[in-house]
Amino acid sequence: MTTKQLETAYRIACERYAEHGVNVEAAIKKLTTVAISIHCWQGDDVRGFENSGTSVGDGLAVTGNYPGRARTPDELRADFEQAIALIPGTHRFNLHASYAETGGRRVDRDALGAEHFKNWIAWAKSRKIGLDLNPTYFSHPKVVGGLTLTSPDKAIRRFWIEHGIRCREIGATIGKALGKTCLTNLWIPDGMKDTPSDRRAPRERLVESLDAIFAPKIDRRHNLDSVEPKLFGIGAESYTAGSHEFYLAYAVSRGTLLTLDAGHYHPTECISDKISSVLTFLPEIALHVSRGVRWDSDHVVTLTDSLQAIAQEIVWGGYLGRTHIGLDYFDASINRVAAWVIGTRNMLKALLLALTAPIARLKQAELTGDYTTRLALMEEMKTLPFGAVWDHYCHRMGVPVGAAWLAEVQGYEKRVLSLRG
Ligand code: RNT
Ligand code: ZN
Repeated sequence: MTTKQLETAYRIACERYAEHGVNVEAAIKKLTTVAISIHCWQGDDVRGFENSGTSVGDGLAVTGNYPGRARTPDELRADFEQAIALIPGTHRFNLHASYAETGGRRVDRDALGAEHFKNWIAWAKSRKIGLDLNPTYFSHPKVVGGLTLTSPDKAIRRFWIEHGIRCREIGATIGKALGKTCLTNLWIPDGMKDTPSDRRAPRERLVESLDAIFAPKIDRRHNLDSVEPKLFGIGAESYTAGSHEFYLAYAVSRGTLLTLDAGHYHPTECISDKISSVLTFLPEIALHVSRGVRWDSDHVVTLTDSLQAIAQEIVWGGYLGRTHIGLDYFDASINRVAAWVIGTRNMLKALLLALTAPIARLKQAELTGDYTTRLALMEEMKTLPFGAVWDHYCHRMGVPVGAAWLAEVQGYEKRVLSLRG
């Protein structure tokens, strides 16, 4: 497609949207301000750089063995740079503590410091991107019987409390250095495979552990804390200490953020409906946008109805400024750079779709009880010339239009990924 064709298609599209009272230029302007926190762990199958030799476990599972996984921090950074060259806008990189660079020395997780993230910070600064962080409560010998912060063993709890504190401090150093607040998100796998005889004590221990982690005062301009609930995990099918109710109450009572992960609920339960409920009581939330297929399988995010519902809730509710949108999936059966590009572009498409909806008219119809008009317009929305708007957006943001990004990824695979053996 030529630039002229792109522009003509865009102009006609804008006219169609204007008929619905939608200002496409204003929508696009809004979209350029959104930074998606793109998860580092799609690039290397959640392995990190501690060289434990093990693949994840502790409630997480990655399947597939597509060649070209990033094996070093430099490879991961290079792969991510290739991905963001194909994604419109300026985004963030979401690290896990297990991606620390310890220069070949074994540094345990209770001894990590900002010095182990100095390469990440320097790189992010040079690329003008923000960083986020997650303490890593899995793939470690001190996850004993699937337990960390809820362990009945005080020494185990102490180890993991220290890890949490270290990560918050690292987060603050990152946020300060980059001038962009770091979100430190805590998820633990703790639970029971079979019916527990005591659901209470682990949760009481978890509150105590969390309170110890969050006790040190940290400047909220540098680091924000969030907690991530879950319904169940592999090997924790019967009980998860950090359930939704648990962390929702925790976040509200302690003033942390809450992370809603799209894969962490019953298969027919959507996080879209939770956003306005939770944001009525919390100033800010974080999202792990994911795609569960039958279970929390963490498939690459596609442009599904539930993704669109999430974006609509954020945009239509006026919550863009209060929602930290992050991605969380890991598919090792396809090109990992492509997985980043596909999922992030879909997240952005969903946001742009929501931003170009005739929301003023929809809300007006609803207010006056005219549900016929509401339904009619919601259906008309679906066939507006969105493709022309998205293509034009990619073009003006200097990234490939349409499927042209795929050839770039294929070239990178040939030149770089396929040589990794
Ligand atoms: C696990 C949680 C958690 C992880 C990442 C790797 O179910 O979703 O967010 O996926 O931290
Ligand atoms: Zn998650």
